[in-house]
Formats: sequence, C-alpha cells, structure tokens
Amino acid sequence: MNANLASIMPQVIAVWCEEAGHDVTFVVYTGFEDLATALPANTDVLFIGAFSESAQLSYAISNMYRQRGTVTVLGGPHARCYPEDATRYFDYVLGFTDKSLIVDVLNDHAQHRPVGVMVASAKQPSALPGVRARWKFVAETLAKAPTIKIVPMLASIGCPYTCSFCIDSTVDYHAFEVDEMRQDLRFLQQVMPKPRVAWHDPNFGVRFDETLSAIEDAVQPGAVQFISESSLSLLGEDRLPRLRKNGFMAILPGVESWFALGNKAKTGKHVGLEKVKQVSDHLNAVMRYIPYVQANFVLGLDSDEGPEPFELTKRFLDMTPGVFPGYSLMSAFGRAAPLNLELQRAGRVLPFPHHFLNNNSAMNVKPKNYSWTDFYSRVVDLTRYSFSWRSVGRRFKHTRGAIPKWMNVVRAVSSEGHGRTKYYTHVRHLLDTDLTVRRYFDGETDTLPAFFTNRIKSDLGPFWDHLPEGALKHDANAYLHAEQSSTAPVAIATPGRARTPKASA
Ligand code: B12
Ligand code: SF4
Repeated sequence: MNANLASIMPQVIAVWCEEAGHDVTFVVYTGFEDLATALPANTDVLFIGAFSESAQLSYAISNMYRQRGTVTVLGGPHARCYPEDATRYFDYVLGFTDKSLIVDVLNDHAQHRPVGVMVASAKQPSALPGVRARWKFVAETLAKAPTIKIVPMLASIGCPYTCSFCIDSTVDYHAFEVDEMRQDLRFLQQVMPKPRVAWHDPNFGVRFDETLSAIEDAVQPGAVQFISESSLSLLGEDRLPRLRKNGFMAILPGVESWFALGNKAKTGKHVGLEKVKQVSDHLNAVMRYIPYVQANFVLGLDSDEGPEPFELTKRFLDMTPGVFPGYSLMSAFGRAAPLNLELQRAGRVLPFPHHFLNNNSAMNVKPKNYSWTDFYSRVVDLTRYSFSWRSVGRRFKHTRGAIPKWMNVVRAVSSEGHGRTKYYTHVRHLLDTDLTVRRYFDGETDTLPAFFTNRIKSDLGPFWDHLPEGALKHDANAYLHAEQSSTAPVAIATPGRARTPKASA
C-alpha cells in the first residue's frame, strides 16, 4: 500500500498498546518489507489492519505468525465486512474498536482456534488519539512515502446521509472535539515545513463552519494544504472561497449515479441530462477555487439501465473537462451495508475471493439491468473514453497548477487509467472465450477460473505458500445466513461488548 494512503487506526492501536504498557513494533507493509523478519521473533500479539483486497495476504501473514505461537487480531474494513470468514484465520476479529476493547484483548491474549472470536465495542469511539499522540507512528509511515508526504487526520466519524450501498449509512455522524484538531494542526506546523493533510472523514465538513473556524484559528491561510472527501451538497458556492483561502487543494465528491442519490449531489429530483448539467455547472464552479477535483461514480447500480448512464458520463466529461473521474464497479462488501442483505437474498452476490474486492478487479454483484457482456463492453468504452489522449489533453489544459496537471496525466496512463481499460478489455474477452469465466460470472459454478487464481498467486508472491487451506473461498451470503440463524454469532451490531474474551489464562 502506498504509505500516503495508510490508515489512521493501526497508528491508534499502537498508541493504545503503548499506553497499556506494552512494547510495540509498528510496521507499515508497502509490499517491500520482509515480514518474516520485520517483527520481533517473540511477538505475543500481532494486530493486522486490512481492507478486503488484502484479506488473503492478511490470512497468509496470520498463518505464518500463528505457527510461531503468536496470537493474531484482525481489524479494519475486512474485519467489519467479513467477520465470520476472518475468524477462520485469526484468534480475534474486531469490529468497532475502542481503547477498552484493545485492553481486553491484550489481557486475554489467548489462542482461539480453530475458530476465533468476534468482538466489537457498541459504537464508534467518540475520540481518538490525534496527530501529536500518533506522531511517532505517522513519521515512521511517512518515511516510506516518496517526495510528497500526506498526514492522515479525522475530524468526524459516520455520516448523516443514508446511501444504502455505503458502510456509513447506518453509522451516526459524530464530530470530534475541534480543540484537539486545532492543537494537532499547530503541532504539525512545528514538525513539518509545509504540511499536507488528508481528512479521512467519510464526509468532511458536515459541520462546515465549526470545522473551518478551527482550521482558521490554528493555520495561517495556505500554510497547510488539505485534501478531503465531501458530498456535493456540502460544497455550496458560498463556501468555496473559504475553502480556497484555507488551502484546500483537492476535493473528491461522490456523484455516484445520474439516476439516483440526488440528495447527496444537491440535485434533488433532477435525473439524467438535467442532473448532468447541474453537477457539471457545480463542479466547474468548484474548479475555479480548488485545483484538483475527482468525481466518483459507481457503475452498475440498480437505478441504471441501458446505454444512457454511460453516455451521460461521457457527456459530463466533455462538459467538465478538468475533473478526474473515479469509477467503482458496484460491490457488496459483506456486512458493510443494508443493501447487501437484499442482494444476498436475491442471489445476486458472487463469491469472488476478497482479493478482487477493491471496486475494480471484480464486480461481485450481478447487475440488475445488464448482461455481463453488455456491462463490461460499456465499462471498457467509458474508461477508454475517459483516459483517451483527447480527454487527458483536455484535462491537462483545464486544470490549474503543475502538480494537479501532472497527477492527472500520471493517473491516466498508470494502472488506474490505461491499466484498468486493458484489464476490463481482457475480462470482456474472457467472457466470450472462456466458458469457466462465463459460468462463474453467471453463478453456475463456484470453481474459480484459472485466470483469477493465477492472478492471486502472482500478487501474493512468496505469501502464496502460507495461504491456509480453503482461504480462497468464503460464504458470499454469510451476512444473510447469520441473520437467518439464531445460533450464528451475530456479534458486531449488538449493543454492549458483543462477546467478551475470557479472563486471562
Ligand atoms: C478514508 C477512506 C479511504 C482513504 C484512506 C484509506 C485508509 N487506508 O484508511 C483512501 C481515499 C486512501 C481510501 C482508499 C480506498 N478505499 Co476507502 N475508505 C475510506 C473511508 C471513507 C473511511 C475509513 C476511515 O478511516 N474511517 C474512520 C475509522 C476510524 O473508522 P473505521 O474505518 O470504521 O474503523 C473502525 C474499525 O474498523 C476499527 N479498525 C479500523 N482499522 C483497524 C485496524 C486494527 C488493527 C484494528 C484492531 C481495528 C481497526 O476501528 C475503527 C474504530 O471503530 C471508508 C468508508 C467508511 N465510511 O468507513 C472507505 C472504505 C474503507 N474504503 C473502501 C475501499 C474499497 C477503498 C479502495 C479499495 C477504493 C479503490 N478502489 O481505490 C481504496 C483502497 C485503499 C488501500 N488499500 O489503502 C471500502 C472498504 C471495503 C472493504 N471491505 O475492503 C470502504 C469501507 C468504503 C466502501 N466502499 O464501503 N479509502
Ligand atoms: S454521503 Fe458518502 S459517506 Fe455518507 S452515506 Fe452517502 S456514500 Fe456514505
């Protein structure tokens, strides 16, 4: 993982473990470290934070360390989304995590095998150690980033909106103490010459005035540069000058679809071309103030049908040439969202190994209104259009500033732009030529086609040999099965500690 994209929570866990009196070794795995030697041989407890795309890697690492007697704990998006599967490979699988939960796990530190325990705090923590407390671990992480170094911060957690496909649709919005934020920003300016901060808030600026005032108190205009993900509804034209003045360099709003989620884009009931025009005008205005704008779209939502959604996105790109488009193939990340239960009930979720669940390597939901071949043809066409030299040139021309201009070019010609077009084109070709692929996509078999198995093998490299038996397969409907079965350990969502670890043996 690029060190600039690393999560806050592993740094938080490291702080809490030290506060509880433990010796901590913190490792950011960027793909180059030798994990066999990076941790002390006598490690008692190993915490791993992983997205689902790193699930198989995390299972292999856990296996390596469990064989040495280490107790292993998984936390992060994969643990929240696929806890049942993760308990097959970890002693503890953590959902929402606060300090007291970590202390409980450390006190217990027992091997729970063959099936680990799922534990979670009742809700998201109301406060987390800030940058000052995490600095040692932030600095270790940033030492691995090339020239540009980005510090991750959080001003809030959860979201007031309820987009049914999103993990935060059921998590209440909670803003952290602004005073803590002020102090962190002052501290950062003492330890870094011109800090860059990425807000990891699911939806930054819900409490716009309060948050911006705190920034203004602590930072001279422009002394710190900021990046954030905010919904369009929060980016009214009256707020843009203030964001510019305070050094906001990049904003990543979610448009998602031309036919749904109008409240989030502040387009109300307008759909189709009307929404395109409105969002395009809005984002062109945003670009007059903020140099880098990425608009995020989800492809394959149930609200979309026929060629129009794709053609409208092309139209949008023509009308908004400076914006970088971020595409996600609709994905159901296990327990992440209420919508997933419906999709599992309808038999539409495919068992693609987690390794491919990163919104582009595979789409694990059968589209409602498209055949696979039609869908992939349209995805190929749209990505080709978006990263064609014509679009790249127009984006370059309509973006201000050297870094934003070149970042767009690099992203377009890298694995993200041209690389994805090539990958989607290949998958589209396999749908025509490889019956094992077609039958897997159609849900007629759960035998993973050789193309995908070989890809995991090559991605995991030496870790492939440590992958536990059966780790490429999971129950794609585990969420539904747990809801239906009274005996299933539905731990994560219940109030209070879901399943308290035994007292220390
Ligand atoms: C900020 C963010 C990013 C940032 C920062 C990424 C990062 N490394 O943290 C950026 C923009 C870089 C990013 C990129 C991606 N993201 Co993102 N991102 C988020 C977002 C909006 C917030 C996450 C966050 O920090 N929340 C605040 C923390 C405090 O809360 P939390 O994550 O719920 O964590 C709690 C527990 O899980 C636990 N915990 C968390 N980590 C750990 C670690 C340990 C060791 C322990 C014990 C506990 C623990 O403690 C926390 C407190 O209760 C979430 C959506 C969301 N609202 O959660 C998506 C989300 C995490 N991202 C997602 C995805 C798919 C991606 C990408 C693959 C998208 C893409 N195609 O590029 C990439 C992959 C990045 C990578 N591998 O590094 C998915 C993950 C689904 C999954 N099961 O894997 C999510 C859930 C969005 C979604 N689609 O629903 N992302
Ligand atoms: S606005 Fe963004 S963070 Fe909030 S529920 Fe919708 S998708 Fe999730």
